[in-house]
Amino acid sequence: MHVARFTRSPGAPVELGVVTPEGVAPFGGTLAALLGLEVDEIRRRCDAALAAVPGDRRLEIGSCTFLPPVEARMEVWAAGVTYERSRDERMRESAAAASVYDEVYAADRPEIFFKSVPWRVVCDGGPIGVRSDSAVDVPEPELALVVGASGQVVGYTVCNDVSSRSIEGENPLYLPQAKIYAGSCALAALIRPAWEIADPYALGIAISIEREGTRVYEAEGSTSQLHRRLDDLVSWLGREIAFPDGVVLSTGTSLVPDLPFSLRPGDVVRIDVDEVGKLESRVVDARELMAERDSSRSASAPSARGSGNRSTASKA
Ligand code: DO4
Ligand code: MG
Repeated sequence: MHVARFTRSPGAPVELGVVTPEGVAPFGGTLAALLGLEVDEIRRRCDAALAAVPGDRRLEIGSCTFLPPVEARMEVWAAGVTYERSRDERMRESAAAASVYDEVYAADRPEIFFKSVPWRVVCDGGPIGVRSDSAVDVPEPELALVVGASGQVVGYTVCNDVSSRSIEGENPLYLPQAKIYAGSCALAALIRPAWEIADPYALGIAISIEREGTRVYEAEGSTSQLHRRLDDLVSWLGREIAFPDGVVLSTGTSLVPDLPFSLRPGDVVRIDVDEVGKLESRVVDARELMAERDSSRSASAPSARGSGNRSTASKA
């Protein structure tokens, strides 16, 4: 099963539901309120929703528009340099400051950075951006943790921590500009509950990038290569800062295309995390997303094209 935010039609109220292959069983409340509960209670509510709406009465998956798994006061944060491959590639791209990556890889305190507010997050099928002032832009396929207000990992989703390698490589202090811009944070809409994942350190992660019908990059990794413990990352994130509506913490990437590979507008990026889910995104010029946001702001409701953060294609 998965848990997801969704609407039954454009403009309809946002609901929360349990998604199974038979369809969606809606249940009341919001994701933020759900993440205020302990995991055992969340599990009880999911089971109750499934019992209350038998398979043949569930909403058809194709009739629902799924939304990013973040809302209200939630935030998206991300850990970096949590895999050896990431450390090595950062050192390569950042010749002048290579040692900071080596040091942070070995340090007790992990690198954790702010990634996105909810409204900027795009989900399945939505556009991700490449910056016009960056020569090398890459997707970063990552396992993301959905963490409750109490600090418990409630579930898992898929994150694409889209990044500019050239800006990050120029100077580590440019990290926020390398990491936060229009279309730089994509999350799969569906959350796989924590109690359904037997071993989060044994999940395969795969990525492919298609350009004009040709596969130009593909790679596979596994969370078994993670250099940190997930609960340790969560505990560092939660030091001296509270997340009363929950938080998404992406856990870093092990899949980095060799330099000078860069995403281009028109590319299609597909990420698959075993047992957790899939995330497909199309690449656009980030400035296009800004223009769409500007035009949707002047309209009374965001246009279907301009909203860019909805998915009807997700499957449980
Ligand atoms: O310091 C750079 C960030 C690295 C990152 O995002 C990752 O390893 O996933
Ligand atoms: Mg990353």
